[in-house]
Amino acid sequence: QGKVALVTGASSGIGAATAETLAGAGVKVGIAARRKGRLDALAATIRDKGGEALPIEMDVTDVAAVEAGVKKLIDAYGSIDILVNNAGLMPLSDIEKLKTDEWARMVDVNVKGLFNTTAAVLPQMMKQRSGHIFNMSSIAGRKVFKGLTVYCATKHAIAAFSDGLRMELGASHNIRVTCIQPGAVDTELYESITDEGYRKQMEELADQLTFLKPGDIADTILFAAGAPAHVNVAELFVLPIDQGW
Ligand code: NJP
Repeated sequence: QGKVALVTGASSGIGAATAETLAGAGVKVGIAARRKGRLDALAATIRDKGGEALPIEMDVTDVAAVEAGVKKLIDAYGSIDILVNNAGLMPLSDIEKLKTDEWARMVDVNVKGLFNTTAAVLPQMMKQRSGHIFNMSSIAGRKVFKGLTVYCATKHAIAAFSDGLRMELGASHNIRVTCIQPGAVDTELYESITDEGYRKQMEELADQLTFLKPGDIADTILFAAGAPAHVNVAELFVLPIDQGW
């Protein structure tokens, strides 16, 4: 209640659901992504329900845009208590196809984008001597799956970064870090797959598994954010009941 959050990748899926859930709990949310129309629509939905939301058009790969977006949020609401580093994409392919442009894009958005946003928010959190950073990794962040090699590499990087942040920021700056490792969630993420074989494979997976809803992950984030101040929920694996791991 009364806190301020920045949620990246808030124009769809897990990010949009997280923004709505946090706003429903009284958190003022900065909703960031590139698709402004989607953000404006989400902000209107949140405001209709009595919440507060600020759309922030921002590409996480653009350092200047990220810094401007963070400043806009602080100017509007005065602080940033929660950062949900959620923007990401997952174009799957076999390594032998050498889709290096897609590898680079995943590194740029999933890893460097997350670093950019964290770096832009940390001065404010360190000044406040409090904050909670959520990093959206994946079950692919603790295990490697065929066809997901580069995606797994980016999500392992996020898990490692989270572990390091926790060590460096917990005791000295009173900042909590929670790494979220979802299983399959029903979102637009699968639309970023350009490889026909993997696209079909993911469609078949959708017939076999009871995919989570984005709101399931949002509820998990709300749970960890609501823990008492001395409790750091370090890592959460959230899977569909029928997804073995
Ligand atoms: O996917 P989707 P999810 N700059 O496609 C944004 C992880 N995850 O909700 O910019 C800024 O609906 C994009 O916004 P826009 C996954 O790896 C998922 O599933 O307007 N934002 C959109 O809002 C990812 O890290 C599953 O296009 C950028 C958002 O990212 C996170 O969950 C399983 C951007 C993607 O939303 C959310 O993905 C798992 C940029 N350059 C982990 N590029 C799953 N769905 O099964 C993209 O383990 N975005």
